Amino acid sequence: MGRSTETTDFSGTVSGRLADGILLVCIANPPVNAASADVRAGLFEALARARQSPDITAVVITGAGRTFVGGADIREFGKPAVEPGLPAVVARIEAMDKPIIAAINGPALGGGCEIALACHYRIAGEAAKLGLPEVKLGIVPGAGGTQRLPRLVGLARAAELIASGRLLSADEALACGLVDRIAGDDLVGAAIAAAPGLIAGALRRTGELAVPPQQADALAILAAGLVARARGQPAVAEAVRLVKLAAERPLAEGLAEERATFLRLRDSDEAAALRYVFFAERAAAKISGLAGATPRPIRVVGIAGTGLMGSGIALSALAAGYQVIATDRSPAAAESGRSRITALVDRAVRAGRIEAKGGAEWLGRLLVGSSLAALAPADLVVEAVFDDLAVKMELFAQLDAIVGSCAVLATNTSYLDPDVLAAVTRQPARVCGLHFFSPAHVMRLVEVVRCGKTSPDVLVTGIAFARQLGKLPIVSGVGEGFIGNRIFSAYRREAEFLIEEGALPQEIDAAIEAYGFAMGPFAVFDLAGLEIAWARRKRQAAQRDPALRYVDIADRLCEAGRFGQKSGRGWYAYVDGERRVDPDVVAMIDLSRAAKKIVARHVPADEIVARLLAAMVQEGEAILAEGIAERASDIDLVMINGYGFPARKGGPMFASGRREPG
Ligand code: 3H9
Repeated sequence: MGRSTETTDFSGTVSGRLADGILLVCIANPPVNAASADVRAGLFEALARARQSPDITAVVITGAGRTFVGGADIREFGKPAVEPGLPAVVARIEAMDKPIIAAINGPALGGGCEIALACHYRIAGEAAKLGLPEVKLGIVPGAGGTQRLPRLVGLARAAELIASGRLLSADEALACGLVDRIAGDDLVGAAIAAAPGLIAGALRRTGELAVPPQQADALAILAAGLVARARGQPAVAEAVRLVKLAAERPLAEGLAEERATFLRLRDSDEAAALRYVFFAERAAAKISGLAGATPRPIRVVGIAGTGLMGSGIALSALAAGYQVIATDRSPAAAESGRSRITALVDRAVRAGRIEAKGGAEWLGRLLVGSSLAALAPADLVVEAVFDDLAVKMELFAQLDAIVGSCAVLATNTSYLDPDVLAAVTRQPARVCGLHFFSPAHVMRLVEVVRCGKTSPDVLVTGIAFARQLGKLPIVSGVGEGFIGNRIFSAYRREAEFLIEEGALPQEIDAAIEAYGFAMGPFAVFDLAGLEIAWARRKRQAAQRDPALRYVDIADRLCEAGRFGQKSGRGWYAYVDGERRVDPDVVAMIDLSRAAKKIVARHVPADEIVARLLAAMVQEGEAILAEGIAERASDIDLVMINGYGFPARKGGPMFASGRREPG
């Protein structure tokens, strides 16, 4: 390489261009410039060249495309290590005797952030995002992040950022000292322009900085809170421990401890499961039969029904910037819907999730009324009225006549057949399901239901809309309960079999909570209310195959007025909001067993978990065989994001030994 501006390839993914003594190193490893073996080798080469060549006075590192570096290459985890490792590359950057400047053009995540941390100066473009999201993959940063970040931003902030995996915008990164400057349009130009000043002065090596002092007791309180919130995720506790170590030990010792912890966690079952979940989410976006389909534009979202579900969906749509028109069947119902939505916005303001003026702006985009005709301008209508087929059929026929010919009609039904709703419209191709989970503004899952006649562009519109709301859309075919509720029914059935055989609700809940669910099945049934499932069972009673095993204990509970938490009694008793084991329930269970001449036996916790998992997997296999779900990992995502299955177990299908994405 001479003085000219010719380009040198240091590896297949790292190139350099020398101009006026400054080597511009560009990482181009699509799609996200992950720091794969070839990138690391290329950076090593570039650094060696910079050190040896007297023509080079400074180095600028940047990423091609929209990303700086999206992190270590996650696909390499679990495979034999290839030298040089990222810690060696990072150490060489920091030790360089010529200034190295990070020109952060987009996300600098995980190992990408660690590369930036080791540079002597960091300039961020407007699109930069910085963070160490490793805990989401069940690991800690492994290339110095836990030791260098506290030296720049302090222990408390570093602990919070690493424990949460939260990403910072360029402005936030500047405010806390993670970057030194924000550049305007010409990021690389600004980085090159900064070089002469750095060449003239002493290099600021992050690893040589003292960790800003922090009150020990304040840090201890913060650390305890972060670990408690992580509910037993080992990576979070380890990350907090390592950050604290940065203030207690010399850099080299801290780095060695970080590396050992990273390697141990990387090879854990939990990290393998979380990597699978990461790739499962990417795989879920690849849906067959949609090639070439583009989403229809959506500006105005209509919502029919402003109950709990409709209000939550309205809030999500307002948060995503849509114009929202919500309707209910009477002025009084619409008024209480408006109050519910307003209360949700107020709560978001009070919790600091949005500013007060943001809340006012959201409400400024909301219209609530009792006339269905008001939905005429909607580009997409989500129907969220009571789950009654006749009511919904009438509503769909009316909506079909009211909205424009390009508008999409979506139903939020949980159990009804959306094909029947599509059939009452003149354009069944524009009907799909958008099945939200309660509370709809919180839960990330949306099952996007591909009905028999849904056109590809309508399905893509539903998916794009859900994504715009910040949700995780999973496509499901039509079938009783779609993916999630169908598996949940199998889970419920098996849990009731276990009761009949000898387990008690509290034993089943304890076993499943120890496995990692936030709540066991019986606590969930009580929270959701027992009456809807009861009504469904009564409807289906005539068609039920008498040869099939049926547990009637839930029916007995409902007949006794025990509808769950809101009625104060269900599978448990609720005293001042506290869940208690109820001897009356135990007696009812005993009676039911006695009527069937079942002698109760002790069911151990591991059998409880194994039986419930097997029931989910068996139903999952049937769902796959029927083509309701496209892939097993979609089922896992539904159960993790809609039903509290622990992500660190990877979902029922993964836990049963299936291995797909990744
Ligand atoms: C780490 O860095 C450890 C270090 O501390 C220590 C090392 C010693 N590797 O999300 P997208 C693929 S741990 C491999 O749809 P976007 C992804 O699978 C890592 N592949 O794009 C998909 O592939 P496909 C810490 C990766 O624009 C494609 O890229 N870093 C990686 O919506 C597009 O992905 C993270 O945890 C990767 N690191 O978002 C960041 N990342 O097309 C993880 C992505 O075949 N990544 N792929 O399905 C992200 O958060 C987002 O991908 C990002 C881009 C924001 C970068």
